[in-house]
Amino acid sequence: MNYLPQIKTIESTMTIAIQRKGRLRQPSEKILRTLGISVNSEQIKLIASCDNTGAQVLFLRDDDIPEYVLRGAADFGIVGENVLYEKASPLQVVKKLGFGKCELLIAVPEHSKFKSAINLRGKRIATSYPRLLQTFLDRLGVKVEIIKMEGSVEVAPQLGVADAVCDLVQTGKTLQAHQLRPIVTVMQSQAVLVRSPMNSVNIDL
Ligand code: PRT
Ligand code: ZN
Repeated sequence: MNYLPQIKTIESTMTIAIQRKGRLRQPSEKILRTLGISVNSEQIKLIASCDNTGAQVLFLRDDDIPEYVLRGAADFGIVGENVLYEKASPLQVVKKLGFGKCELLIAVPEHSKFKSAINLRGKRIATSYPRLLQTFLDRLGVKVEIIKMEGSVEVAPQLGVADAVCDLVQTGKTLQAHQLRPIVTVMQSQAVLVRSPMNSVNIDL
């Protein structure tokens, strides 16, 4: 991976924010290790100083990483593009990291007649990504009712709460398990390294 030489020195003042628990935790730790920052996996404190380099690691909810990095509490962060763009974060992406890959898709009940986003005009779509979905549908000129949910959106159609969902998909197994069929991709996403605008760490872009 060619982003490593870009970070010239791991300074003892450097702080990196990664996800505390979840899909990005392990691969983020791996990146830190390749930078010489070893993280104790048993670590339960939200801030840890790395013994060998003195660098600091913040363990956060992925949704909070852009804000901490933007405000300079961390020099760098590792977060999914889906989170970054849903928050309309102005942070600079240093590098796409090649893991945490997924697609934000619109999916409909398997046996429904919906074939494209246009068929969903006037319908209800449940999602945790209202901004990304709205932007996508605005471009198509399709007006829908967006129902914002924090998670588990796949269950909304069978409970009669929505006509379709817009959610992240990796293997497609969760959609299948809920008798949902994808009709269109809203965005592709992967984990990225973001940089704070207040970052004074020596980095060669
Ligand atoms: O606690 P915290 O807020 O930090 O964690 P979280 O629950 O919000 O995030 P987490 O750990 O689930 O995901 C972190 C990031 O991983 C996301 O923001 C994406 O960038 C990335 N990612 C990659 C995914 C998936 N793949 C993914 N498949 N995030 C979520 N999913 C979910 C999806 O929402 C659906 O429920 O997995 C299910 C579908 O998976 P498949 O494999 O059945 O298609
Ligand atoms: Zn989250």
